[in-house]
Amino acid sequence: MPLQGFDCDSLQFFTPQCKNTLMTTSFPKGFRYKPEYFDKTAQIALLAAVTDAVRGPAPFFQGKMPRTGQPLSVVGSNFGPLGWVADITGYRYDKVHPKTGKPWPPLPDLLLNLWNDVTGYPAPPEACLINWYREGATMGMHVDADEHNLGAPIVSVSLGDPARFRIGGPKRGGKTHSLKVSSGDVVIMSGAARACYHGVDKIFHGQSTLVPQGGRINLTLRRVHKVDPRAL
Ligand SMILES: O=C(O)CCC(=O)C(=O)O
Repeated sequence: MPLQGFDCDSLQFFTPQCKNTLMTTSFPKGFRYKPEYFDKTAQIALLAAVTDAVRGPAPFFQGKMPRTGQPLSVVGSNFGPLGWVADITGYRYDKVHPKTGKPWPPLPDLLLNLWNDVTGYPAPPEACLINWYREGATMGMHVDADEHNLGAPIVSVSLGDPARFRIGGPKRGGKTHSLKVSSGDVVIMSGAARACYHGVDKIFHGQSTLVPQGGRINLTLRRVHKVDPRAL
C-alpha cells in the first residue's frame, strides 16, 4: 500500500520499504517519524483517555501568551504528575490544573509504553500536554525550553485531523521542512532536533472522524526534571 499523507518537500525522503521508522537526511539529526504507530483501536483508546480526563479532573482550558495575555489558538490540558500551563505570568509546569486545582490524571499506559519503546530514556515522562486544534488553530514556531531537562526527547502523537508539522533549525527564521502528520503517527525529537524550532501551520480540518467534535488532538510527552544518576 503506498504511503499517504506526506507533503511534497518531505516525499522524496520516504519510501514504503522504510515505513516503520523513517529517518531523513535533511530533517535535523534526532528527528524521527513513525507513521501509523498507533492503529485505530489504540487511537480510540487514547481518545477515550483524553475524553475521561477533560470531562473529569482536567477540563480543557485556554492558555494565554505571557505578558500580552493573548489567548493561544489551541485549548489544552495534561496527563501526568506535571502539566504545562501558559498564562500572563509565563510558561511553567504545575502539579495541578489551573482552574480545578486538582492533580492531572495519570499518564495512560499506552503513552508510557510508547515512551519506553521509542526513546529508551532511563526515566519516565513527567508531563503529557494535550492540545486540541479546532478549525483554524495553529502553533507558531517555537522551541520547547521550559523543561529543566533539555536532554530528554520530546515525543508527539497525532490523533484526528491531519496537520502540517514544520521543523527548522536551532535559530528562528532558517530553512524549514514540513511533514503531513496523520492520526496515529508519532514524531520524536531528540539530540539536535530537540533544540530546533517547530510548529504546526495548518490543520486539514474535517479529514478524520476520530474526534467526534472534529479537529486534531496532539499529545506531547516531556521529561521535565533531570534524572539523578543515583536513582537509575
Ligand atoms: O501539535 C504538534 O504536533 C506540535 C506540538 C508542539 O510543538 C508542542 O506542544 O510544543
